Amino acid sequence: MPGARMVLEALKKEGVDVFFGLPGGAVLPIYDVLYDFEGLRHILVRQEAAAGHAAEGYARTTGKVGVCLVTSGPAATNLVTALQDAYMDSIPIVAFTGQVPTHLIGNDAFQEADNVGITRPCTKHNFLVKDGKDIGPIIREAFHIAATGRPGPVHVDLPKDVLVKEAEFVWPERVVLRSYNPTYEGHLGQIKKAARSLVRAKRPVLYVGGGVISSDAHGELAELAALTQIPVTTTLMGLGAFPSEDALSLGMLGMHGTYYSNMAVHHADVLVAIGARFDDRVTGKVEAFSPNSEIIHIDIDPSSISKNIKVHVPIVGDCRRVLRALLAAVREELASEVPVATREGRRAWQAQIAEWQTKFPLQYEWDDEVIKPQYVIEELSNLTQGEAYMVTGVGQHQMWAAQYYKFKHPRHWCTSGGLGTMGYGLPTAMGVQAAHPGKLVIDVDGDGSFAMNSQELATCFTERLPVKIVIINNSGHGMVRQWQRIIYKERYCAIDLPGIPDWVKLAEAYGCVGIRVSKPAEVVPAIEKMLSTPAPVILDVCVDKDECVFPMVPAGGANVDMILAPPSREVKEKAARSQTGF
Ligand SMILES: Cc1ncc(C[n+]2csc(CCOP(=O)(O)OP(=O)(O)O)c2C)c(N)n1
Repeated sequence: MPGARMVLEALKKEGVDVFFGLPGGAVLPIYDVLYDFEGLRHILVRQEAAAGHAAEGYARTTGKVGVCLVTSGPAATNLVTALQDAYMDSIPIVAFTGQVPTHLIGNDAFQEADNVGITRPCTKHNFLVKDGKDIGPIIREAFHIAATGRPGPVHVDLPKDVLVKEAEFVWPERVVLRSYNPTYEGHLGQIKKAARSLVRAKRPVLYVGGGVISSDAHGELAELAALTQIPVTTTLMGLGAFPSEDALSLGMLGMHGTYYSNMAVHHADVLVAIGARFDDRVTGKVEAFSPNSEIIHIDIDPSSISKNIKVHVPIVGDCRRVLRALLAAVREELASEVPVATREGRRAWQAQIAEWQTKFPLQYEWDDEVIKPQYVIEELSNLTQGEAYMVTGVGQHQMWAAQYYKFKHPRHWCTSGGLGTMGYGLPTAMGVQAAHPGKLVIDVDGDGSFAMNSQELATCFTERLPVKIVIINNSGHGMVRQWQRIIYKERYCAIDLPGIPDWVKLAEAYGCVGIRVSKPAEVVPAIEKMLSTPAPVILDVCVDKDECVFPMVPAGGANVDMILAPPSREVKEKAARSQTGF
């Protein structure tokens, strides 16, 4: 079989139904086979990074491996941002690139780049295929490595001659890699130790990251929280792992986390990190992070343990399996007598958290004339009842979406957490829509971020991917403006994007629907119209450009040193009514 056919047969064997790509010389043999190949949908993107991000969206929301295919040289280098993005957020994708024929590698041939050299630091693993008989086994290994252990991107480089030549198609039934054996079961002794601490803690907090979502451990998490009545805070990547409206939910922690989650983590006596990696946006100043707690860390990646923060009870394993074992251990502990002091301590802790929640909720000042971005997200959340697949760009809008959308389900939230990639929104939303035809996919984007990949509107239109794009349009790079305002003393530089292009006209130019609103009263009808339109839509929402994301922990600061939003009228009135005042 020619190598090119083996690639597509291998994808089918791996259960791939859709993949994202853009052809060019080195991969033309594959596209030639694709011409009449059945059972695989190919989505033609307009720039290669978009193929990578679309594969990320597909993977994150299905739990399956996302796939993309691009040609050699500039196509491969275009893909690098998406690979690094997937690497930092632990998203399983397999990315294929074309390569010049093997005898030309290293000759500075046309469209040659050292693909495996370039992708080595931004992939979990990579392969250069040198012989057709290796294609099957390599693809099998690539999918296995991407999806197991801590998930991540794997890159396969395919020289053109290997794609053209015929060889035997080898398909191993099982993958055995001697040097790669992720640990799934946690150490029972450590799990019992964690259970003892958890049950006896007076001020415990569960700190939950994206690992809970990738290991499908949300059910076990809900059970643990309900059984122990311990409050739950999530990272940006962990949103959706625990329902936002659950009474135990503290929302997001960290730089733009809620006041009460940061306070709770700071004052905790036992902190259980589950599938989270103590990212600097979460910890703030490390010496001041949760200074008096015993830290239990559950993670599948041993290299994450004590990397940024020293932990006291490390448990390496799959979050779901460890949580199951932890639940059993906690039940055993609960069967024994729990000290009265613990129960009383817990009541005081719950009261303290409730007080923080009333004192400093997420808040913003309403304005009858200007649209507040937070209001747009609140209404999106209401009108979709938290059921939409939500994707974002990077910036203020991303943080408002994280703070104000009421997440109900796991695998419904895609955002660039680790890398913070502007331009991630639209292509990722496209991948989500391709994976879930007929479902509602919303890309909440910034005008700056959206501009970085707006060419993908063409893909949305031609491939019938009716993504809804809500541009939180503040005529500029809002997050940069916020930093220049707060940290650089209002010396505004290189942040203005003054209404160009006209997003409604741009939508129309691509065959999509454009709607613009600039008054608060127009927001709900416009969202309703967007939701009932079967085509891709851009809803251009002109918002207050002076609005800032609060709370905010300035970079390098301690999480308790948050800059808070000025109290809203509602909160002031509540405070005046309360007997103690605050
Ligand atoms: C590719 C890339 N370039 C630059 C940045 C730095 N950066 C972070 S947020 C931001 C501004 C984002 O503006 P916009 O998308 O309009 O969102 P807003 O903050 O206004 O909501 C910039 C330039 C980045 N994160 N990614």
